[in-house]
Amino acid sequence: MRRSKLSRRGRGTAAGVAATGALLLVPGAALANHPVLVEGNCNNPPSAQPFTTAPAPGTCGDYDGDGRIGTAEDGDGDRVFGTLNAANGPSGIANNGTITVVTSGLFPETVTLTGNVTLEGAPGVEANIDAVRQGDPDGNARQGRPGIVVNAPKNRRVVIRNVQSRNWTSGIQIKGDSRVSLNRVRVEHNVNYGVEVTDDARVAITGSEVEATGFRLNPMTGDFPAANRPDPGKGIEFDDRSSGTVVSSTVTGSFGAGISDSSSGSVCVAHVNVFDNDPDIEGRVTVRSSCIGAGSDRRYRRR
Ligand SMILES: [Ca+2]
Ligand SMILES: [Ca+2]
Ligand SMILES: [Ca+2]
Repeated sequence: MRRSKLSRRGRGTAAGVAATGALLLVPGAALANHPVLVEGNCNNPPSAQPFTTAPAPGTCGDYDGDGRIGTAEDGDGDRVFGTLNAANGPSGIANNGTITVVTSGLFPETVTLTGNVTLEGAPGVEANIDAVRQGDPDGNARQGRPGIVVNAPKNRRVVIRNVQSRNWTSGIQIKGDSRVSLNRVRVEHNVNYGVEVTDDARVAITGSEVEATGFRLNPMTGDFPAANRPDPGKGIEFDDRSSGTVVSSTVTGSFGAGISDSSSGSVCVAHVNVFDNDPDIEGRVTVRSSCIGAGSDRRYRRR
């Protein structure tokens, strides 16, 4: 008798599991909010088709070991990608999910994030989003564009963690109603802005380095600031109605201001190393021992 009850209970449980499984397999559900992996590309092109040529064994970032990187890896049907744009595109996360770069390498591409996206380098991985690559003629045009662009509605959240952005007009450009956390990013040698925050965006910058903004030498695109003046060559700028915090971060060696606030929103700075900029702090920036409540509390606004 007891055995029979257990047996019925067991059948019920199995049915419940089956029903749960069926719910998880609703068509379309598999496309939403999932992670993908991205392989690092070669620092120099192995041929005239640098994105499509298989790397030599043991070189570049062929994480899944199939001999494909770049756009060849984008199109082979698995959940590993070779470019950030494909990883974030319709066959990848479609601006809803996590993009994790799993092997070090170069990403010479502007990536635009518009949804609930986490873009990150795995621990120990150098994900270098860089306008310049040796021998790549498209690099001249790329140097006139921003590297990472975030333009998301205010009911979405973007996280960028452990990536490098360099050699662009703006290393990271954040606009619209975007809500963004920059964590352990390294933004170096961009011409006009390291991190550029505009419109109504809200940005928390933590544990990050914004270095050498406005200083770059490229025989093809110019010598900044010696022969060409950056416009304006600021490390971090908050403009328009944007607001944000900069905590436990370093901003050094900017041609213009290190941290600049010309916005009507609040900008709080705590525990920072801001050095050798011109000037280090500009505008309405408030320096505190912590930035708790800085995004919502008017007491943090400069009087
Ligand atoms: Ca591969
Ligand atoms: Ca693939
Ligand atoms: Ca593959």
